[in-house]
Amino acid sequence: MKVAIIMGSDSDYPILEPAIQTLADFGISTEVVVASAHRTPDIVHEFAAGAAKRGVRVIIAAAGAAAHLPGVIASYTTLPVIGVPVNSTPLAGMDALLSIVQMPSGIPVATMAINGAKNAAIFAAQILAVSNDEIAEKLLNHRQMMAQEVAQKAARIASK
Ligand code: RP5
Repeated sequence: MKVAIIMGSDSDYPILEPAIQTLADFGISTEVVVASAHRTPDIVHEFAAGAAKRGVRVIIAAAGAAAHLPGVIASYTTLPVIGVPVNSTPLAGMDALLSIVQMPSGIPVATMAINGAKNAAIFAAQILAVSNDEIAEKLLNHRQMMAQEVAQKAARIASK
């Protein structure tokens, strides 16, 4: 059982690093791939069509500009696809956001915020947690940690 992270270019990698790290923190195996819907369409097809057979259960697909990668991948598989719009052009990611979010009816992509790679990883973990108690437990711990951090920040501000 693993999560695939695919990005349109190696220039997207710094944005995807928090997703890779977060999945590692949850103990979830990943496969990380660079392939482009426009520049290497055959590789994208092969990646998406064979993903389920390789043990992939969720796909995180990130791209900037005319970001067709998540939607094209979603067209080749029934695995859940989480799209991450990347800010990589003068349009600051709005181009990618609109490209990814406006999927035609019948082929959904769960679209995250611009550069929202960490949430993509957490959402992927939540999908896996539906049938995996160990991951569900780690997600609960993560929520508790966040709540503690907020309480600490609130205490710091209150003591000023
Ligand atoms: C998109 O174009 C990629 O996902 C990247 O965000 C953007 C720029 O790619 P490079 O020109 O840096 O390869 O396809």
